[in-house]
Amino acid sequence: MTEYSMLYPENTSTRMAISLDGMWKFAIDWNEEGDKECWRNGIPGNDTIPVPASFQDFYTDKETREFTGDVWYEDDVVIPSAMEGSRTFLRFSAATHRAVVYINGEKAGEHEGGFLPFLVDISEKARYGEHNRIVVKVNNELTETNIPCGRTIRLENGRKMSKPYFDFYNYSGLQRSVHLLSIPRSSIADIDLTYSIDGSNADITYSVRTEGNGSIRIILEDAEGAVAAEAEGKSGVLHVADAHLWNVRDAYLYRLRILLSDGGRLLDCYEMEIGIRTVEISGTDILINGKSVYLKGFGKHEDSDIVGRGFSIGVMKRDFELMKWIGANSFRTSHYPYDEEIYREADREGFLIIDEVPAVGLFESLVNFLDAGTGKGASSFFAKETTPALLKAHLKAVDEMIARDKNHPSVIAWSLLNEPESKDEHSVPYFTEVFAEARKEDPQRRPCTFAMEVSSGPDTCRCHHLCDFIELNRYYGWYIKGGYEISDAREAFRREMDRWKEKNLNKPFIFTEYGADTVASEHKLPSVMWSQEYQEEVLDMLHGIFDSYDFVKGEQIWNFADFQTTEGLMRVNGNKKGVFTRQRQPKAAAYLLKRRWESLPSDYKG
Ligand code: CKU
Repeated sequence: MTEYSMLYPENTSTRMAISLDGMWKFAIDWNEEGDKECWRNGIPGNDTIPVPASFQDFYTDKETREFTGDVWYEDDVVIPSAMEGSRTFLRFSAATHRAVVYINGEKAGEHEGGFLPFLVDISEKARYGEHNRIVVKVNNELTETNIPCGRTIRLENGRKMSKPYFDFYNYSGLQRSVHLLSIPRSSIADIDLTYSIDGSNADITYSVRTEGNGSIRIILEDAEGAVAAEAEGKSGVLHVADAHLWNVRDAYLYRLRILLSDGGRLLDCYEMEIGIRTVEISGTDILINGKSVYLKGFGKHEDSDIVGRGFSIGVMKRDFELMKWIGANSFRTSHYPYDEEIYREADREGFLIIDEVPAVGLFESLVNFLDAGTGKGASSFFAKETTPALLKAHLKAVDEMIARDKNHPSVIAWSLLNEPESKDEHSVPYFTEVFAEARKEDPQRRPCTFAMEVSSGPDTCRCHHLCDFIELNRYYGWYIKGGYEISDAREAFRREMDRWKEKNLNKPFIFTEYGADTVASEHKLPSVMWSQEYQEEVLDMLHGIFDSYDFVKGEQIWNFADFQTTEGLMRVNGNKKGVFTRQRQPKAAAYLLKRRWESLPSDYKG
């Protein structure tokens, strides 16, 4: 369980959530002197930068873009007098990869892990009705004891450099919103919800965690604001007659109002939108509300021009419009939990999310994603001195992700690792603990899984027994036998799938990655690798295989859009496997996918 409330920052009759987004002061700690020189009291210079955003792509010099180490942010905040007496927090929706927070020169809190929210209690240190100086030291170094994994090296000129074990740029900074929160002393801290559907009725079993005294009343309102059910007590059941279910691409949201009172006095009120739906695996089917669903969609990234991994509400809107246009119904938050707004939008639009913890790069290699893709690479990643610390960070991220996302109807599964080393015996105890943690923390007991690269095959992976469904990342026709060898790629892929079939796991299989790099400017007849024509050929070949195995219950192509990576021989200013360009315009393959996904029924092979 997390040490603080992960509830989304809402304004209610008893709570205030004030956005601190905007221009903050910004300074890079080039000489590693910020701590010594007491920058916590105020940072030097007069540069300013937008929050939320990655800091890297604003500047015109490479030293800044590639900077590895501490970057400092500062904001001047008048904390309203009206907040005095309540508990006051700073809420960071994320700080990548770790942060220390100071208020008026005093340390107020810190957090490790770059993709999940944290609260810093400033109740005692805040000056109410006055100006307060908030300083945040953000560090973006990669290690093997935190996720995502990587290394930090030192160049001969003394500069540090990030060496990610993963294939996306190490964007960092305050990439998501910051809020000033005021929460009553006695408050609602958390709520667990589980659903059961019986004919046209539904039961919502709830359990509220509170801080301080008071009794709970809970009211469920339908989309028109009419009361659909009510209950009293910290735990209980809401009986919903004629329940309107939340469905795939057909969302329906109820509003839940939770009231904490003492006698007749209202102490706290929290509101949230919820969807009534069940998720279950039965044999080789993924069932939503008891009906089989075939997943169509993408592995994505939070990545766009100028703001990098910084949350952009405009890019989010465009992405959802494109996903609707192409006939998708789902996506995986590869390779880290995304901004909370994206889950709220998926709730509203009826998209299914496979929610992924930032456990990527658990496979030691300098070109990790490439060695993983071709089945090479070192083993025994989980038998190192660093393993216990890594596991601790991993379990914490699992806890925080589930605490944050457990009440989104859109979230249907937890992806607990991406392409880890899984054929070595040491991976088994490690994976077992991670899966046990997720199953313990999620009241809805959603299916758990991990994304397997090609060396985690039917005869080599020691951990697939832990998965409720299997996620396969496969690059037949690209890393394996690309170009004119594509016919052999098809045969190799078929052989692998036949082996999985023989194993008779009786579980759904989802392709969570497949695709081909394609430079949007390149057309060639007949095709060559990297041309738009070749991307379509690879997809046709792979789709033919997906269609011929009944236990394949979904396809999420890699990637939704072209995205930034570390520079190198394998990447042409980023990974070009996008179906859309980084500017969110379609490549030819987008039309192929649109035709296919619009023609596949939602319960395909169900
Ligand atoms: C992707 C074995 C494949 C791993 N997969 C991870 C993902 O992050 C990469 O971008 C491969 C690729 O395009 O190489």
